[in-house]
Amino acid sequence: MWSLRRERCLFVVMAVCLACSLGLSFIVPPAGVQQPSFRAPLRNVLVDDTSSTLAGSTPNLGSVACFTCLAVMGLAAAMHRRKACQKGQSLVALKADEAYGASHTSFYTDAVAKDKYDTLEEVLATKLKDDKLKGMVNELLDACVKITEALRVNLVTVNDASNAFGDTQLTVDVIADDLLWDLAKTSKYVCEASSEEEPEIVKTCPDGQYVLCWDPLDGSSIVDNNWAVGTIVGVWDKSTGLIGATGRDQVMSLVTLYGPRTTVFMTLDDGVYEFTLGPGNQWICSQDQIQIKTECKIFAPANMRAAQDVEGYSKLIDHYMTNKYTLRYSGGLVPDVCQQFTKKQGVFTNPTSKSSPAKLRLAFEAAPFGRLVEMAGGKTSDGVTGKSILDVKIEAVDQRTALAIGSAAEVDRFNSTVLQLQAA
Ligand code: AFP
Repeated sequence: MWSLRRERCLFVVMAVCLACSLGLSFIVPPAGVQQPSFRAPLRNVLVDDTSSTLAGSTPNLGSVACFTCLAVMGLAAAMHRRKACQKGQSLVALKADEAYGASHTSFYTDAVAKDKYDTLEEVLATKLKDDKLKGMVNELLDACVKITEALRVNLVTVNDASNAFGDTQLTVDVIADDLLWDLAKTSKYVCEASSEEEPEIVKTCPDGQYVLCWDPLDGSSIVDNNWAVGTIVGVWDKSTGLIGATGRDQVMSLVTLYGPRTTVFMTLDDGVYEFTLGPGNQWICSQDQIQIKTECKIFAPANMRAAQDVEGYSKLIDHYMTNKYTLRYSGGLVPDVCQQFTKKQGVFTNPTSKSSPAKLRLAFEAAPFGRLVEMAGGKTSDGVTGKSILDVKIEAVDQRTALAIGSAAEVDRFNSTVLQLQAA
């Protein structure tokens, strides 16, 4: 493997060759040169000395040998450097490696720019056969565009009232929630709706097909930091409704991530897709058929408080650290799980204990993410029995749950270490 040390060695050898070459040509002057001067060898080695050639003299053997060595070394150095650049190792990265004595522990994108990206309409036309669902998705994405714009221009301040769960409500939470309620109450597709901010199911259009369940702005405690936050939506059919159904009954789910860019991850007929909000508020398909690898080296450990009571969680975190996993955790469920769709790996763990009870909601957060991650080839655990979060019955709108979600082998490790269950 190419390293700066090796490159430095080559340059040292080249410098020695150059010095030898100069020395030799100074000590043993070329035939026909009577009086060596300090300038003559330089001329012989470094410039095309036409005057000595014309006079019939030849450069001395030492100079020729050293000059050839120099040329070969220079060529080798250039080839090595080119190879390193082709492997994506910038000099800065090489320097960082040497400075910290570390191998790369950050995971950079390998996405290459395409000449053309499909639009949302083009993808939905072929990847979502149900026209009603297509209409539903378009309406939801329009609401997410409005939330993006609201987040750009509104300060994060405390709203007068707290929500139904007693959480402090922020102005941006209320704006996002109102925008989704505007959608739900006017859409011909929605028959019932429920927001994380209000723990009840509200009947809307009687002829509507879908039950919507959303967390308007997950990450209230980090949005003032200007960190990434998101909207989470689960869509159930009216035939199952919400109460008594499971996450597996969802007909689709989507999660919108408001970061430097706005991106949305959604389940279509044949897998998970990412769309990015571009100029003129047009969505383009930035990733299709996303797959999460079985193994991973990225961990996002939520509710670490529980490690004080649950020995297995303490052991699991120790496993991540002793095996040099990379910590990527912000405290926002949306960025902390969505990284699995861009890095194609990762595990998010949120076990619970008596003194650190569950915070996540099944219908508003865990089930919509469960559908996305499992459709992308990942795995989930309900954090109690070890079974898929998608098989947990929704008994109440505000039902809370533990959760492990992400790369399959790591969810198995969570089940065996924290829950002491054997992998199925
Ligand atoms: P907030 O909306 O109060 O910020 O809570 C966010 C959240 O429910 C979820 O987004 C995170 O995964 C979880 O809390 C993290 O909580 P801890 O890091 O405190 O365990």
